[in-house]
Amino acid sequence: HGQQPSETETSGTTAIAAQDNRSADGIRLAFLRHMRRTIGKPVEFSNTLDQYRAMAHLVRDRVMDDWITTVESYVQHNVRVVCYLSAEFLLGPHLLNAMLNLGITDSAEKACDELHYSLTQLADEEPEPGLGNGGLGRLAACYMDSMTTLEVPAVGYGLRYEFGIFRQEIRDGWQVEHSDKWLEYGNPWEIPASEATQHVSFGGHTETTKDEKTGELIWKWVPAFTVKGVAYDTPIPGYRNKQVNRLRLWKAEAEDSFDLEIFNRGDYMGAVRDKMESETISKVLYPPDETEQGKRLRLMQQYFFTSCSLQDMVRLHKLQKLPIEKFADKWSVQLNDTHPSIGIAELMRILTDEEEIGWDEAWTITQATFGYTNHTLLPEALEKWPLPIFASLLPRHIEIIYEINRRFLKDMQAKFPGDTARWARMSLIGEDGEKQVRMANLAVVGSKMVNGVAKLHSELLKEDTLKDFYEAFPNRFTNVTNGVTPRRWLMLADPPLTALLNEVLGTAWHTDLYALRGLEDYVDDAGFLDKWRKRQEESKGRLGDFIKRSMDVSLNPASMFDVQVKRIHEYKRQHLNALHILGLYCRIKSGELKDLPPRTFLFGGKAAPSYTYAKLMIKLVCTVGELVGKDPQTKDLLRVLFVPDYSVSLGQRIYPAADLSEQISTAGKEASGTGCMKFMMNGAVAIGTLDGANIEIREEVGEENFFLFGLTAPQIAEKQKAGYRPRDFYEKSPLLREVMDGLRDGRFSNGDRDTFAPLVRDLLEVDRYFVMADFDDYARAQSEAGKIFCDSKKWSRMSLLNTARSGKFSSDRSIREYCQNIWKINLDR
Ligand code: 73E
Repeated sequence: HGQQPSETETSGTTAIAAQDNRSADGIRLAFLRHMRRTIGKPVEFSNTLDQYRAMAHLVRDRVMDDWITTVESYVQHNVRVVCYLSAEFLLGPHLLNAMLNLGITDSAEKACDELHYSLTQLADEEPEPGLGNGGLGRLAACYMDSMTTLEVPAVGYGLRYEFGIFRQEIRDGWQVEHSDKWLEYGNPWEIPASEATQHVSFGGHTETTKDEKTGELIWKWVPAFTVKGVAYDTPIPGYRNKQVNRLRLWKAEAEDSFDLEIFNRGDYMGAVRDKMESETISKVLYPPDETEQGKRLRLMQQYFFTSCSLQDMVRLHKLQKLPIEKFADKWSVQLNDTHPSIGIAELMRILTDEEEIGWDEAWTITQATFGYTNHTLLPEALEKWPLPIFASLLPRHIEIIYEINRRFLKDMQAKFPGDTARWARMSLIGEDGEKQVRMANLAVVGSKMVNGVAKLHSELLKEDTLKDFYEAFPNRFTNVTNGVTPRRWLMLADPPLTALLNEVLGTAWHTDLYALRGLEDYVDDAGFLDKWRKRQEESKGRLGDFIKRSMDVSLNPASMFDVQVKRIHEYKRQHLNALHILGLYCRIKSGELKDLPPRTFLFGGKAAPSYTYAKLMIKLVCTVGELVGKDPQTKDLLRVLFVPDYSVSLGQRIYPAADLSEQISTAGKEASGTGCMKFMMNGAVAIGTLDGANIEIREEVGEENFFLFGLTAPQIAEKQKAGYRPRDFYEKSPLLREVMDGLRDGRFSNGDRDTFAPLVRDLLEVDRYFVMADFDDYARAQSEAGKIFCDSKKWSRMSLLNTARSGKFSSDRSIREYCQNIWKINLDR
């Protein structure tokens, strides 16, 4: 603190030398300086956006000071570096997070008070960098926070999308997408790194020549065009440790701003066309779509950022005068799903074609460099590239992949003689129908370690999806259960809860979340439980205020807040939740349910723009909301709200206010889930299936503090094999019948029988995700949760134990495991 040179400042009439640039005075003066010099306005003419920007710049200055010292110490100690390659980094707003990690929030608040601003209002001006779709991208952001906090030298590498995830509007119950112009007013959190610019080639053909001396074949790629990669760095500050790591995102630009020769011939449009085509590579974030269209561009994105990143590592490696043969000793590259797995072929190309290392040594280095994290078992999400697209874009890489495959299959033929079916399954090239490059197979073959993201998921990978590979390389497989950063998801999201925890536990839990166990001492303390309940009600009040302001809807803070926020997907089963609410509606209408405690059902999440079914699920939720909200018999008991445009910042408002956390995916389908962990830390009790991280949450919190329902993964597999008939469940359950009949007959939708017909038909005839099979048991678990909620002491006890036992789900724990089992980095240096 305060070692940085002091700033001499003029604020209107007073000139004060700030002794400590982290004090309220220092911050106020720096704010006024940035208002003049960076924003260029007299402070009295500034608007809230200007004020946010001035504040962001002064906070960034303070992060930069720590950055310089961190970089210097990395270079000095020649540390091993983790490179986290990810197509998505869903960071969320920076300002308050950076202040929290630097420890200057109180000073900043004081400075704002003196200037008559509200820090939270000003922070609300920050456009959220939505460079991710959901869990996978958010996980990358949590891991950056934890790596820096644990002082792991790390670089995050990804794409600087000009347009992030679309903004969602709900119009008449339907999702409408709008483009996300997050860079419109500039981004104070990034710094272009001109020295790091790279060039990435595409297309063309390959040629071979003979080396005159050795007679060996030399491969040469003659590309059709190249694209420039410009690096933008975002500093990632650790929690109160003066460490700052780098997130390096690549922007695609044309090699020359336009072709002068064409321009001189008078063809201006032709001259800028190349520029526009190159720049589309980093234009927009891909939503996970099933459509074929756009595949080529997505592959270009993947190769573009992966190649830039590996070239950057080689550049830095040489800058430090390290021998290229030692590449794997210096760099540990983690592949966040298969999106960057083309990196395996790219590193082979760099090592063999450019560095002229022999194949065997290059392969040893490559395998020792990469680790692969798998995030999904859904077959439609396993990346496969049609061979013609792949070969035309990356003609050299397809040759390299063929060679990797030839050698690999030779090994497998020796290991599993005669087992031709197995060889075909394991091949890097799929031959069923159109030929394809199988990226998961490439990722497993080219990595030293492969991990799933929760215990069950890692087991299913070994038993099913990657079974052949597990049998070939059993030691390569491991598990690292996901985690989330308690700094953003507890401390930033819920300051009153943080204050309460600090009061009784001290602050050790900030970086050792297992210390929350100390809360268990209060589990029978009636006074404390009462405090706990009041705090929870206040959280609900704050969310209520926000919803009143933004949606003009009033919520009842005494009602149970029952929340499902996540991407909209059939396997996550938001429709199961909606059907259950319709069940409650029917039972209230018939007079069967009388003393139901009031409930507020909150939904949030985006559907992929081309995913028609998911969009229909949103419409269903909104239709149910309208139905129960208008009916005088139900409107005080049930309230259903779809909160539009779910995001990181909206999540920060929602998690602290939840009583019940909906984790109701079909068992075996959610690889991990991470929202469940954010709810748990904030004291929500889960209702869920034995799926993903739910299993470990229930293990930690105890079965009596988790509302379990539904078929297990083995039961689902069995039903699938035996031939699942959803209609049997419909026929057996009177409540389910009433709900499905009502939906079909238009009873819930003002007589409209058409809108939900496809959904009803699908659920009764196909129901890939076992909604019908799990309906009754879900309703049973829900009613149990409702009963216990009425006993507020019992509920508070469960809630408190959820927070107390959430220690395992800190991303600090996950990163420790990556360091130990995958990256081989010693944290007790
Ligand atoms: O279960 C989540 C998991 O918690 C999983 O569905 C998600 O990753 C989270 C973090 O491990 C995930 N996202 C994707 N695949 N799995 C994905 C696939 C394609 C494009 C974008 C994201």
